[in-house]
Amino acid sequence: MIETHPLLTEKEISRIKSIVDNFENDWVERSDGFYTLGASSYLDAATESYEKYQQKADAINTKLREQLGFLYKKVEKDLEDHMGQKVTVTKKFAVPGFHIWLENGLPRIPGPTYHFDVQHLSIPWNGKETTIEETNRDEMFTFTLPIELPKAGGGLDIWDIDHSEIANQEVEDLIPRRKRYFCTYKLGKMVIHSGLKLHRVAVTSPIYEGDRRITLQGHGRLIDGQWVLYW
Ligand SMILES: O=C(O)CCC(=O)C(=O)O
Ligand SMILES: [Fe+2]
Repeated sequence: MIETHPLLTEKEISRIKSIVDNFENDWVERSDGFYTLGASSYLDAATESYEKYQQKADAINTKLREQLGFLYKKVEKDLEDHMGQKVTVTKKFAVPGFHIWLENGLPRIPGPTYHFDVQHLSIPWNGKETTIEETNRDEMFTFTLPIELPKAGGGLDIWDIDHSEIANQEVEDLIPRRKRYFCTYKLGKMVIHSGLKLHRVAVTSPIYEGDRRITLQGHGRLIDGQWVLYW
């Protein structure tokens, strides 16, 4: 299920936005008008290599921790209350980072960008990679914290299709037969979900001049009895 929690004040949101803007030289363009700040396992490890991801994380983690320590603390505390267990930002993998869409990169038409969050498969936890069969779904989650949204708003499309179903069925066959939900994002409100229901960034419509969509994004993984936050 999806949960949302209010987490940030307007003042904190403005502060985070200006920090993200000050990091502009470190934004990495992933497609036209779509950037990331921070290393990301689903992009850097899953599509390049774990070594590349680790190098990128090592190059940016310290700077992000220095500037955004207050944000990570708030996120840890909120998720700790939510999970009822200790939650800490990773010391090893990439720290939570940002998705940044500028006006020209905002999704305009519903495309095949739907996915499950299975980036944890690309990371050698405790020195060895896990397979999907070894993954315990109670030991993972995804969180997203909207920092800036287009004027028309933003959110997530989620289908009632679970990752466990695609072992013997095509996602494309299931989509027309299953319900789709829309999760509305609110500024400063954290969205938490399993990552294992099919989802995608919802289209923005209409798009206004100067619109941007910025979200803090990360995942939780329970390792040796402690939740670790990473991206
Ligand atoms: O809205 C976002 O920035 C990310 C959406 C997503 O794929 C996720 O939350 O896993
Ligand atoms: Fe996702």
